[in-house]
Amino acid sequence: MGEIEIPRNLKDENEDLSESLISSLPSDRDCSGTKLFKYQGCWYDKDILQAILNYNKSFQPQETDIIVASFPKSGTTWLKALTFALAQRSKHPSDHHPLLSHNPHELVPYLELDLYLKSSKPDLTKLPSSYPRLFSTHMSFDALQVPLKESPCKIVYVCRNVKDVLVSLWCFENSMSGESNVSLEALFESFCSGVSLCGPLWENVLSYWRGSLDDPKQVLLLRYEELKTEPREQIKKLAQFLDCPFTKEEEDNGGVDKILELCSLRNLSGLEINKTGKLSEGVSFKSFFRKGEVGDWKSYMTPEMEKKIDMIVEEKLQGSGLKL
Ligand code: PAP
Repeated sequence: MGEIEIPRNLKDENEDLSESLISSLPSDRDCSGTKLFKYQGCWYDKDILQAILNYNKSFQPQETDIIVASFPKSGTTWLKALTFALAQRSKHPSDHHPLLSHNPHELVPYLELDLYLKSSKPDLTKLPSSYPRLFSTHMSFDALQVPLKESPCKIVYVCRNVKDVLVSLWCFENSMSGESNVSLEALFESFCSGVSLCGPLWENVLSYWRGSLDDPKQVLLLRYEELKTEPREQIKKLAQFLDCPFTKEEEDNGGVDKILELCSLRNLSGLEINKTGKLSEGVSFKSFFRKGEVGDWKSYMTPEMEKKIDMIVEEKLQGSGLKL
């Protein structure tokens, strides 16, 4: 059956506005040929951009909202698990914890890759975490903050060494794409040029870095490497930031370590749900768990690649006070 054509004048006016905005933005193609558009400092494909515009237009923040933000492959899954476990810890007994039967991505939905991608006005009363509401995003802080206005909601961002991000992304894409693999070299060039989904990575990170300097009560920047080397300190810092610090009693009873163990790569990747489950788009939960090592890039990148990307990152971050 052919599609029914909707008369122009009955189409949503917003759709036309978005169409004309999108077509006025700079565009380019990434290494797999996908057309990307630059909006508020970063690149997105058309559907994600439309979702960001939907979010910008209709999201209504609540004071207690928590948003987990990151550039892809920087530790999102881990931070989603930690944030959910921390913010909801009074509600869930450890033997029936939702993280034992759900992947962290199911519990903390993406604003632009999930909620506002599926609907221009999603029903936010049916979230997995009713209070506080937990969301996630890969969009830049500049795009994220459009509807937040004066809201005191909390944003926690995780960043990671750019070379480890690149290798993690390449392994993830290869695990999904079967025969049509993108070469590491092609992904590397795309990354270095900055034209990659939600990139340039440095613009994505810098936007949150500036946000954290402007308002450290609203934006907290964590590092994957520090979460690995000093997890107890980092999770306590996160709990403090989210206004749910550990009590002395919780600390004495091993509450910090229980959350770290629940959210550990070893524990999460060994759960049945994460071994066999999938996102509705078909992506296997197991593809979000790999080695989780710091410095794994050394097994994949040449010294020339290392030198080139280090120089680019150094130049892009120059004067910002941020080191990656
Ligand atoms: P996403 O942006 O697509 O959600 P994200 O979770 O940010 O992906 O990145 C996946 C990386 O985090 C993987 O790193 P690797 O490829 O270098 O191994 C994955 O192994 C790591 N990871 C996932 N969960 C955890 C965890 N609980 N603890 C530590 N690292 C984790």
